[in-house]
Amino acid sequence: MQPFVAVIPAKDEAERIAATVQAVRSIPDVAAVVVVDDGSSDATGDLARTAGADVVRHPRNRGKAAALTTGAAYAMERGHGDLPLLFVDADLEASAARLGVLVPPVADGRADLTIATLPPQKTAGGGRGFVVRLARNGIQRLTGFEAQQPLSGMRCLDRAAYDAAQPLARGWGVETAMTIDVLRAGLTVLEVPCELHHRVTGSDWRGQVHRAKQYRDVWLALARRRLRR
Ligand SMILES: Nc1nc2c(ncn2[C@@H]2O[C@H](COP(=O)(O)OP(=O)(O)O)[C@@H](O)[C@H]2O)c(=O)[nH]1
Ligand SMILES: [Mg+2]
Repeated sequence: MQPFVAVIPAKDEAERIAATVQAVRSIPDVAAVVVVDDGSSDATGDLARTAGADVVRHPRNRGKAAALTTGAAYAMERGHGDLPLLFVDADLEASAARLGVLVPPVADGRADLTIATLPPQKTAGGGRGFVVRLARNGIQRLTGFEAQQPLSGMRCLDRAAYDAAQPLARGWGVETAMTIDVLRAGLTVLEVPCELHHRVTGSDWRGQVHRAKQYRDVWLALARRRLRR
């Protein structure tokens, strides 16, 4: 018995959210599945609820970090404050059922934060290498930790790690900043391989805009942490 609470931030994920919620609900001992619908303009919220999730909605889009904070606060209000939190991207569909491997190291006290590393994806990405390298080198310089997949959003964390990561960095800097803040608090981070499949960001202009925003947010998160050495 290693109960945990899953938090799924989601923006316009109507095509995938139901499958992701069902997969996470199939993991043994999940105490609650919370979807934070971050101002979606599609049916993400209704589909998540129908699939069996608790849904909290932001009327306006506030970004991934704010959605994670809302989900964690909801878990605490529901009396789950002592359970590990499992952060899950909304686009994993059936593969999200494999995320259970992130929980035992945290529940057993072997790690405060576990991070899923993904196998090569079926479709090749459109060049996320830049952002990955920026994040990896930044984490390495500030903490000495060699992150293989610094941007992975699938993470399980105990209360100490969650508290150490407050306030979460804005936007797409959240993962990079969390890893640094947890390590700097003297806590333990562990990457765990997991057979996950997500939507790969393409090389069309939308994909490039996504990457540019990611780069900006990771850069800002690193810059702030360099000052707080
Ligand atoms: N809360 C929130 N979540 C978002 C937003 N944009 C994307 N997401 C979620 O963040 C996760 C990762 O987004 P994704 O587009 O897959 O990024 P990638 O995996 O880095 O290419 C998914 O669960 C998305 O639904 C947003 O504006 N707000
Ligand atoms: Mg994704």
